[in-house]
Amino acid sequence: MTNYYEKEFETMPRAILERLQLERLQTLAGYVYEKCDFYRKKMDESGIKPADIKRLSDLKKLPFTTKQDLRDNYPYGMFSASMSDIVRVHASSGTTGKLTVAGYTQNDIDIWSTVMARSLAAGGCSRSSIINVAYGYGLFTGGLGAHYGSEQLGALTIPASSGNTKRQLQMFKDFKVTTLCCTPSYALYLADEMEKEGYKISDFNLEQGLFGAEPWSEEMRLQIQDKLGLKAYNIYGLSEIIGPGVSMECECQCGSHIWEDHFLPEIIDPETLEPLGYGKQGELVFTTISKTGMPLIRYRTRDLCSLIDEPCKCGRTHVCMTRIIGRSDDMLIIGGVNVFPSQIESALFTMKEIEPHYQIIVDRVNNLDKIEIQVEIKDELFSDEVKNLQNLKSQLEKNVSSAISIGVKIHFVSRGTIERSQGKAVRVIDKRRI
Ligand code: DLL
Repeated sequence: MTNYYEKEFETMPRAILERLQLERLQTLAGYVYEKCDFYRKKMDESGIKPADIKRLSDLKKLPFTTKQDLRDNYPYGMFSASMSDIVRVHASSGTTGKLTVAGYTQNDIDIWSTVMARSLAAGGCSRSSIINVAYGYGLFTGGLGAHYGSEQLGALTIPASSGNTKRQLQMFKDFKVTTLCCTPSYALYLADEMEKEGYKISDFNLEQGLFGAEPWSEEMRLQIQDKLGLKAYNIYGLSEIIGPGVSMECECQCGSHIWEDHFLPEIIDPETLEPLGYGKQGELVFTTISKTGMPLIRYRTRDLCSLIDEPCKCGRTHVCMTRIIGRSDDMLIIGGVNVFPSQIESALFTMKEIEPHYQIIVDRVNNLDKIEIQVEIKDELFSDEVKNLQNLKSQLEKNVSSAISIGVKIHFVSRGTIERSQGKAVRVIDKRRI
């Protein structure tokens, strides 16, 4: 039997759902026009007034919002609510040193908890689940998003956060954990450690896992299920829209339901920006129709996928999206952390010894993402004392690691080692087979 959290909303007939979406979109257009200078200016520039939104298809008259807009209005310029009503911020990496900030009112935290509770229920969780949240807690939305959703569902919530793998495994056993929430790569790492530590699947009570925050494949799903003895579900989301719980697979696992009464999806051609129909692959765009803190209109996620035009057997009427098959920008996700090559470049070039040639090599070793940067340095430095070279390397590793919030290894190479390109320089070599 299908396990719903809010059956009335999740199975709402399309016509009623679309009426609700239109009402919310109209309210949103008026709200941001009144409250947010950025949107008022943008709407004035495109000659559109809130009253012009008469039907859902009028959405395409509204302007797009990009990550660059969030950066230009850093940190609080995109908020529509007054600062005294904002109760939380989260943030993820931006293309430069600046963070991409998201602000939440209590209304938004409640919506987020609800869509996460729906997501957990869609994955078969209930009040009697024991949920180990091994997404990172902090500015990243994974930990707190899953945490609040799990509590809202009424499940027993373990705020394990990521890392300390041995202790996590001990808790799986002793606390009788039924549900694991973490990145798919950390799930595989946990599985390997489990074997090393001599645990067997039968030592645990694991039933399901909600994995996301980075791209993964059906092959990874099978491996995780096999090694951990649970059913693995795909959960998707992004901080700008709310965090995890924008969409979630149900037991049918033929795509992830987008919680459409809160997030209005579109697929566009990333070049022409024209909306594309169901089944066509393109860039996913969201309008948040119920948030009040930092609602976004037609936010370009840069994630590539398509929408599935088939009703799901689970009875939910909310549209499904396919897995994310790539991005229309150069953002990398390394161990669940969003990294832009431009952040690495800026950190490298703060040091004068560095030549403007480098290559970022990403690999997955023992299911953990590793990043090595090959950097050309001036030839004379190689004849320098080894100690000086070592110091330079450590300093650079520190600079880059702190710019992108993950550890990196720097490898110095002599001038001319990195292949020069006739066209675009190949800055990133991603060896991960996902
Ligand atoms: O990763 C939110 C999240 C946390 C989702 C936990 C799921 C579970 P950000 O750090 O803002 O937020 O990164 C968002 O991560 O635009 C996608 O490119 C990627 N992403 C998230 N979930 C998936 C997924 C969180 N299931 C960016 N499959 C998004 C593929 C994913 N990519």
